[in-house]
Amino acid sequence: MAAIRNIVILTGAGVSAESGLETFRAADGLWENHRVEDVATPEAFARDPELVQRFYDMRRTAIMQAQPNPAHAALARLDAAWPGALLLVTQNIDDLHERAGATRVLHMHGEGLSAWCTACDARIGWSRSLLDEPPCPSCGATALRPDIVWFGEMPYRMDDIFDALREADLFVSIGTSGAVYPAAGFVRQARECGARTLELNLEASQGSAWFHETRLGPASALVPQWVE
Ligand code: BJW
Repeated sequence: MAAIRNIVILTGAGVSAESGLETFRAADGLWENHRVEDVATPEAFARDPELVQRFYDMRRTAIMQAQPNPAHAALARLDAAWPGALLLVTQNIDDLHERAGATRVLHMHGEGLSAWCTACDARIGWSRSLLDEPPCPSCGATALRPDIVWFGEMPYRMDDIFDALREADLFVSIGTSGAVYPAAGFVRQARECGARTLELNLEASQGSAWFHETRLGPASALVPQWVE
């Protein structure tokens, strides 16, 4: 990686699959048993908040039971050792990158262990259920919702992500199907700005043609190989 200084890494559900967290679009994945329109849109939350809260209660429990795997650990080592700019953009709502020790992490689709108060806009670390409509510790209103970016909502910190993509010498996508925008478009943006692009995935993603190189296999093997 001699000429590389600035790295952007995008991770998806595949990086946490070997930690026991379900992916979305696999044959036995989350969207097989839950309709997206019922649990992952603001309209669903307005219509049936209890169903949505139960879905995220289940996800929160799974996150807390999961442990980082060798892919998370390798990315954390890279983050600690890399002297240049590095941004680890994750679509995942789990905290396994952080628990492995990574610090330069951006959760573009929100965090499972966080609640968002729609009254005062506070974000609060949260590991319990939100079903019983607890008051916001910051303002007292009962307006907490999962701190998750649902379909039709704007992913977080897009300006920071686009700035990093513009400056990237290397863009690496790990364990994401390339089915969801705007994340699916990052490879194209990075490449058009001059970055080398690498995909590490179990199977080729929908955007595979945009990558200079694709390596296929489980993240727990491919990511340590790439980092070391
Ligand atoms: C392994 C492995 C192993 C397995 N090792 N690999 C342009 C065109 C068309 C539509 C749109 C567009 N722009 C926007 C849209 C609309 C929409 C969208 O993209 N729709 C598509 C379905 C087409 N996008 C949005 O609404 C986004 N917002 C937005 O665009 O805002 C602008 C805007 C605002 C207002 C109006 C209009 C525009 C928001 C998207 C929010 C996504 N939310 C979810 C759920 C919430 C989080 C949660 O509950 O966890 O985020 S959906 C779900 O998909 C989740 C994920 O983060 C996301 C991506 O999934 P991911 O991670 O790729 O998982 P999978 O399952 O798809 O893939 C797993 C991969 O891992 C596979 O490739 C496996 O092979 C691999 N794998 N095991 C390595 N061991």
